[in-house]
Amino acid sequence: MTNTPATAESGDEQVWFPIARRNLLRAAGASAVLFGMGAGTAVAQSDEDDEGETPTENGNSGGPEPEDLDPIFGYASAELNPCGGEADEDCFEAFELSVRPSHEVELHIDLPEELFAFTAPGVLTQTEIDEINAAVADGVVDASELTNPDFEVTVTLPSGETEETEESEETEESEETEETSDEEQTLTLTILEIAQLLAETTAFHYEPAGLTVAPGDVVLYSAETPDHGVSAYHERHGRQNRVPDGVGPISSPLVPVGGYWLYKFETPGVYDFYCPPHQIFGMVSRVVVTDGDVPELSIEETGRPPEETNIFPLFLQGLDPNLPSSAAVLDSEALTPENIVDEGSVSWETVVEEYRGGD
Ligand SMILES: [Cu+2]
Repeated sequence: MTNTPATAESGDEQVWFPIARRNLLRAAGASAVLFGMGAGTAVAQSDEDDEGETPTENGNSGGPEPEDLDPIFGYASAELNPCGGEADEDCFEAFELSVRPSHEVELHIDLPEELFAFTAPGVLTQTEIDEINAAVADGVVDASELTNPDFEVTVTLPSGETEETEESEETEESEETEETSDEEQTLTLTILEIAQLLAETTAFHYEPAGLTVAPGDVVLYSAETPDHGVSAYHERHGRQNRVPDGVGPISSPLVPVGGYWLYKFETPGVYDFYCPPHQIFGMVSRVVVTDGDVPELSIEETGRPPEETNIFPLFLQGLDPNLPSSAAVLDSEALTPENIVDEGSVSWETVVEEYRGGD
């Protein structure tokens, strides 16, 4: 993972929407489970579960047991994720057979660090920002779209950022980074290079963004970068209901980097999820649970819909990588239940390419 600046606090206000009576009745069924435990704790099951535990097929011990996967809160762990980073596909085997995941969704931030240095106020003129944004909008940067693509822009890096550059000096002499007599670090990029970095920015996302699973499948959510969670659009989160009928307000905690969250999907249907800190940047995903047919997307107006604006340009002081809002992601052709079932999984890149090419 890359070293990524912390996100600004969202100005997202907490809005409570009245729960429709019908939904209240439905929610009552979940409340006994919901109020009796915290994230990652075991659901009280029948006594026999506690007896006669059998050794796992591969001899693993530790880690979650089947009853640890709560129907609302799944199972969260700050322990080392066997599938974190560049792990092999057989990493799933590190989990006991009865809770072994068969799919992985990674929680990502893709924001080049060099680009972030150019977002300080006053570094780029408004004209330069507008030109760069226009060149990046379709995702393909062409030098001819810029008046002065080779114009060089130099920024002074905050003193705290010198460490990494020094580290890389021995192996790879950076042409772009120079040390001044005051030991200040500067970084120079051309307008074209800044535009290219902006086009590479795919920001906050789940990978894949769309996933098909079978009822009973366990999905492993891997926190590759900090400050992410997985929450269902649900009336009890004050949101539109975007989970199958009878499914509760599924939610992970914030998953620490290197940790993971397991969730077992049981009820067939379409599930829409958002990352609480990053929904305003379009970080949402869809899981389709099916035995083979294509379930209908059902949306109930029980609360706030997905955000229709992506505020990422505010985060970048006006530079705009032209990324979809939460609403646009969930309305994309790439993430229709039909397409997700057809493809099995749909990458974030596919969603972004559709959006950038869709003007
Ligand atoms: Cu996130």
